[in-house]
Amino acid sequence: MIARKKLPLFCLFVFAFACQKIAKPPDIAVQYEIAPQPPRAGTTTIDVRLTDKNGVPVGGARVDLEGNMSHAGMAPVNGEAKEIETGKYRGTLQLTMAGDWIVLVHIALPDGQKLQRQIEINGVR
Ligand SMILES: [Cu+2]
Repeated sequence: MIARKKLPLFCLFVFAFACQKIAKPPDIAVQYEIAPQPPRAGTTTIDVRLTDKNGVPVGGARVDLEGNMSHAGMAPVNGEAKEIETGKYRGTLQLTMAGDWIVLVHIALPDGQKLQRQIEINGVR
């Protein structure tokens, strides 16, 4: 109980004085494939490949997709990318409108580390 109460203070201290170490992203390469090409409104398939610094596929992650348009006033579209082979995750998003989209890829690695990448899908027709 006492330890739990002290935790926020400790986090604040670490964040303030060592945030570069804490915030250093894991050494993971993230590659994408988007279909169809060229992109058009409707169901869009997004494949995400994760590899570690040695090029080994990273399985067992959770990958969530969040699509937003570049202009304000639209609800985001969401989808989960499922692992279809080790380190390869496939999800679909309904791109509900032509224009420029930004897809946020939220990745939770098996060890609990999180990272985020951004994919721009411009000129959806
Ligand atoms: Cu829009």
